[in-house]
Order: sequence, then C-alpha cells, then structure tokens
Amino acid sequence: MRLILLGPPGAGKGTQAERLCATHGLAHLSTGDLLRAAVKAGTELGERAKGYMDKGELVPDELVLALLVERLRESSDAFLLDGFPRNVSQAEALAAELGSIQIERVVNLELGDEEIVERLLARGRKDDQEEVIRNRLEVFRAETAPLIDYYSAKGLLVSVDAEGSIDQITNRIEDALSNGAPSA
Ligand code: B4P
Repeated sequence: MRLILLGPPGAGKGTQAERLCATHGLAHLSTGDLLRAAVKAGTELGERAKGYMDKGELVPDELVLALLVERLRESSDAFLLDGFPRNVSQAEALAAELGSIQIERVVNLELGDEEIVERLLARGRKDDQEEVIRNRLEVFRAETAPLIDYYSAKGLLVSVDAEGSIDQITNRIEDALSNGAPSA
C-alpha cells in the first residue's frame, strides 16, 4: 500500500500515521519528524531548516527532498507519507522520483481552525504558539490546500472528518480505505 496523509497542521496526521503504519506494515515517512531529528542532531540541514519551522513556514523544497528521497528509495513498496508533499512542486518531485510506482490513495484529514488551534496549543511544541499556528494555517491554505484539487483530479483523494476521538478517526480512515471509491 502506498499512501499520502494530507491535512492542515495539527489535524492528526502524525497520530493517525503511526496507527495506519502499524496496522498495514507501512514505512512511516514523516518529513516533520525527519526535519526535527535533523534540527536535534545539529546537522547543517537542520540548522537551515530550524528558522523556517520556528516561524511556521515551509522548509525549502530542496532541503526536504534531500532528507526524504533516500528513505523513499529504501521503502518504495509500502509506505505512508505524512506531511509530504506540502505544495504542488513537492508533489511533482515525488511523482518524478517514483516513476512508474503509483500512489494508491491520498487521505485528506479535514478539521476546522479553532479545533486545530486548541489541539496544537495543548501539544505545546516550540512551533505551537498561537501566532505561529495561525501562520501555519495561512501557509496551509496558500501552499498545501491546492493539493486537494491536484490529487482529486487524479482520482486519488478520499476526505475524512478529523473531528472526534482518535479511535473514531482511525475507523473512518480504515472505512474510507476499504470501501470507497475515492471522492472527487
Ligand atoms: P508536521 O510535523 O508535519 O506537523 P503538524 O502538521 O503540526 O501536525 P500533525 O497533523 O502531524 O498533527 P499531530 O498528529 O501531531 O510539520 C511541522 C513543521 O515541519 C511545518 O510547519 C514545516 O515547517 C515543516 N515541514 C514538515 N514537512 C514539510 C514539508 N514537506 N515541506 C516543508 N516543510 C515541512 O496532532 C496534533 C496534536 O493533536 C497532538 O498533540 C495530538 O496528540 C493531538 N490529537 C491528534 N488527534 C486528536 C484527536 N482526534 N482529538 C484530540 N487531539 C488529537
């Protein structure tokens, strides 16, 4: 299975990705986690990424791709991409990298702004201050939301309501993966 988890910051991509990967035996490729690990390790790439992350901006594509591509090559049969792609140019780079390998489904988690702000303030990571969260929402709308149409046009998108308990949302995703023809 080859999946993408799409959705605004704090929609629960990382939370649901862990469960889906455990259930379906997928490699969990989270660009957020890879970037935070690079920052923590103090690598040159991490140093460059840090300022963008602290402000809630997207990290430049070439840095994200440098981190991701090797992992993707190791796991091209069964993976879940969590938080990648974040814009159309990353989606195009992904398609070029995968060549004839097809993404099977793109799960789009939908959640309103106020619930997002509440969850992220409760999470309390360094980039979870209200001003930074609001900026991340703006960045999502401007750069990432166009991927909803992009993957919908390819017939790959399924949208899932991400409000409710973690178990409820996992069940909705599993239902969407097993039942449905992808929604337009
Ligand atoms: P990410 O690490 O991708 O994180 P996120 O979008 O903030 O969170 P996610 O949706 O995974 O939510 P989570 O499960 O944690 O991005 C961080 C930053 O990295 C970006 O701002 C950007 O700078 C950079 N970045 C990452 N990928 C990039 C890329 N491809 N290109 C450029 N830059 C990139 O859930 C959030 C909280 O809600 C948690 O505390 C969780 O416990 C809680 N929660 C989850 N589900 C819940 C539920 N149902 N009810 C209540 N709480 C819930």
